[in-house]
This record gives sequence, structure tokens and C-alpha cells, in this order.
Amino acid sequence: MPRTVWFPGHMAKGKRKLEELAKKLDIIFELRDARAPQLTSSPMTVQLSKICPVYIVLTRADLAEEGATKAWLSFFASQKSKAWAFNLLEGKIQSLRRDLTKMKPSHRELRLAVVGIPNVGKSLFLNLLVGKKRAQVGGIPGVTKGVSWYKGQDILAVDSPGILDPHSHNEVHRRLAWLGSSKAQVIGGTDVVALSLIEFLKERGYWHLIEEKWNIENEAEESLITLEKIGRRLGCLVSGGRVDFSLAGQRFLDTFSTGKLGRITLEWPGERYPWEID
Ligand SMILES: Nc1nc2c(ncn2[C@@H]2O[C@H](COP(=O)(O)OP(=O)(O)OP(=O)(O)O)[C@@H](O)[C@H]2O)c(=O)[nH]1
Ligand SMILES: [Mg+2]
Repeated sequence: MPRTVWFPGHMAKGKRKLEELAKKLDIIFELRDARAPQLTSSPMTVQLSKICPVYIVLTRADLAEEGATKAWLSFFASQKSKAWAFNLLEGKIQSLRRDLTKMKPSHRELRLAVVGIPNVGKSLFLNLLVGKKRAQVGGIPGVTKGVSWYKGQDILAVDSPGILDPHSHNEVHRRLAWLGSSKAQVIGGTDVVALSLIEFLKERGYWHLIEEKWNIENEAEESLITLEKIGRRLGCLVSGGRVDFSLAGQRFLDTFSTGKLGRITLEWPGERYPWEID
């Protein structure tokens, strides 16, 4: 069965460029979303880590459950992987900066790259590292299209486009769309992807967040009815007063991915998925 995934040309090109560049780097920061540190790992890490050290930065710590983020940091420490977790919007990355100072070669600046899947905060992090708002930041995946160098004090840093693994299981792409790192429109439609998220939230005991946000009561009813009710609350209507499910799906996904539904972590260390076990 053909896979329907989002893998535009700039991702393939960015991947090739990063592979070429890696030899010139001292370190690589791999950014992942703190709400799903396993699902949002970069498909490039294994290969790049053979060339230079790769350190993990969990972003959006403000949108993840605190206990889960602590558990993830302990997990990475147990794996001997260096990792930090930040709310990049706050801009406080001093703990990481101190470590960078120790890593700088004495004779030249520190050369590093920021890599990861789309929309995890790579460009925002790079701007914090170089101390200026230089790289373009945006709320949709695929904002950065090329590999570019930026200069900061004692730092030369590369920003890179978000790169996905086109061979990941469809369910992985779907979950990445929940987080805003893949495009729901390309992988089945915003309504279908939103319905899968509603199912997940019900299964994991987060129904109350939907109930509180939109004043919707019946958890037992079908997710399609839930989405219809959300669509009505949000005014996503077409002529005749019917709900526009694509728009309702998009608005629901936006609410979730930007954390407006509350702090939710999708996975904990050691989480195994049915598609990995098959
Ligand atoms: N709440 C929150 N939002 C964040 C955080 N980090 C990044 N963002 C937001 O996430 C969005 C994406 O940030 P970018 O820096 O453009 O992400 P990117 O990884 O460069 O994205 P691409 O270039 O599209 O791959 C922006 O709206 C940021 O403001 C964070 O720690 N917390
Ligand atoms: Mg970017």
C-alpha cells in the first residue's frame, strides 16, 4: 500500500547537505518535542552520531507534563546521553551555555548544527544560541527550507530544515501531525487526524480537558460527534449550518499542538508501540 507522507524536496536536499557538513562540526544539537521525545527523534541522529557527538534538547517543556519530562531526562542520563529541557519562549538556556563554553576549542569558535524534525523549535533555539533573531521562526512545519550558517560570539551555528523519515509508520506521521510537526492535510486529512487524537485523549484519560474547554459532556459518544460539537463551538460551519469537519479538525489540532488544551505528554520512557512490536 503506498504511504502518504509529507517529504518535500527541501527535506531530501537538507539531509544530503547535513551529511556533508557533519565532518566540519564539533557538536550537533538534536531538538525533540518534550511531549513525545521518542516519536519526535530525528531520522538523522544515528548516522550523524557516528561523525560527531549529538546532544538532545527537549523543547516545549512548558507544554509537557513536568513529571514526564523529569522521567525523560533521567532516562537519557541513564543512557549516557546529554540532554536538557527548555521552554524556549522563555529564552533561559544558561545551563546549556555554560556547557558550551567548556566545549569550545581553544583556537577557534565552536561549530555546531541544530537538527530535528519540523517545527520543534530549531530556529528559535539557534537564535538564542547566537544571541540575535536571525533565523526565521514560525508556527507551521517547513518554515526553514535550507541549511545556513549563523555567527554568534565564539559560535558558528547551522540552522537546518526539519527532516522527517518518509519510511516511518503512518501512525507515527499521524502523531507528529498532532504535535504540529507533520501536515495532517497530506496524511489523511485534518478531520481524520483530529479524530485519532480525540480517541487517544479519551483512552489516556484526558477527556476532562475537552469537556472543560468546550463544555462538552458525553465522553461515551462517538468521536465524530465530539468533533462536530467542537466544530459548532468554534463556529466552523458551512451553508445550511452544517459543520465543516476539515476546518473543525484543523482548529482542534491547532488547539492541541500549541498547548491550549493543557499540558499533555504523549509518551513516557519505555513506551512500546504496536507497530514496533509487529
Ligand atoms: N510553547 C513553546 N513554543 C515553542 C517552543 N519552542 C518553539 N516554540 C514555537 O514553535 C514554533 C516553531 O518554532 P521554529 O523555531 O520555527 O521551529 P523549527 O524547528 O525551526 O521549524 P521548521 O523550520 O519549520 O522545521 C514557533 O511558533 C515557536 O514559537 C517552546 O519551548 N515552547
Ligand atoms: Mg526552522
